[in-house]
Amino acid sequence: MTMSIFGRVSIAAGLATAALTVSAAAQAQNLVLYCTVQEEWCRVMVTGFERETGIKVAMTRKSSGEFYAQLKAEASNPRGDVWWGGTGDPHLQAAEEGLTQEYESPMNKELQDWAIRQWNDSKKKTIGVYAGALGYSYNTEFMKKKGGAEPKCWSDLLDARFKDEVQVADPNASGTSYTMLATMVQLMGEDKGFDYLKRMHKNVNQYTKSGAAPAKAASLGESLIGITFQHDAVVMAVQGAPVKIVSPCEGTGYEIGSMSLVKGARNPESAKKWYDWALSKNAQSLGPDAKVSYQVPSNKGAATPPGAPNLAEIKLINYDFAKYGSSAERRRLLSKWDNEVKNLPK
Ligand code: S7P
Repeated sequence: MTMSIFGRVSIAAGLATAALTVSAAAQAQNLVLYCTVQEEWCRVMVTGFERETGIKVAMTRKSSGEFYAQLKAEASNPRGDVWWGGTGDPHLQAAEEGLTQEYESPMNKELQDWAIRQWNDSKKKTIGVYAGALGYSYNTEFMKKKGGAEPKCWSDLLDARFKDEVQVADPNASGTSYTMLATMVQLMGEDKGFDYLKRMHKNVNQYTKSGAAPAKAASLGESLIGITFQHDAVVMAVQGAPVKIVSPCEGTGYEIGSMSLVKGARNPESAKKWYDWALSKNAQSLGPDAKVSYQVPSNKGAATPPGAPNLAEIKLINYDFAKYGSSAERRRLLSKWDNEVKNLPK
């Protein structure tokens, strides 16, 4: 089913972001940022925030599932202040488990409905910062050498000629890969979805930790095919890599990349400043301007970067974030994948 929520053309919000002034107090402040987008984008954001507020940021980059596990492990003694980026499902799980705290930003009025829906679903504990569709990319030069029809569908990835040619992340660590797991279950039904993942396992050369790594591997020809969010493959294509990006013919899942404030944070005021700033048009234009992000931004005034996959034209499933971001369901599916897929012989 094609979702209508991305069918709207982004319009300028018409609301200017209040200028953030650098006060002496702010200069003394710090922020511990847990960042789950690609490292380059994390760095661009940190530089922009420090410049605008004078607040010093200590940033660590990890995958979505890894930061979820870290927040859980640190719950009695939180080290991070704000968790920015990464797929929405683990943010929803963290919200349900009381690891993050509610907040209503004055910036909410500038956001797309899908970003606010995430906030409502989580009882104000997580909010959408960008959106992007799942898919895969392949190295066109190596595909030509291999011969045969070019893949267009999820089902094509089961072809025996792609044995050891498909790369995807481990869904325990990676939000991207959990999105794929939940997508197959929603697209095909649970039994057929797991059957698909078991058959695809035969063609997987490596389950990486990072969700975007397979796009890089495909761009370098280290893997013929890489399953990632389509926008991560756009980064490679823009850099001149010989890759083709596929929106699978059966339809595909998508993410609402999210942000949450850590419960019991040591620097709550700095964390709120980051939160408000990260929802602004200016902050959401930094990644696209630096050509390190091609997601759809959640601020209505921020332009979707040229080259970004057009979500209104992609056959998206009606991804059930409330169900697949729930603690019980995410835990159950990951454990089932560990038991039934990960260690299967090839
Ligand atoms: O920045 C690109 C991106 O794909 O990274 C996030 C992703 O969840 C982080 O990687 P993991 O899959 O390793 O968790 C996405 O939210 C984002 O679009």
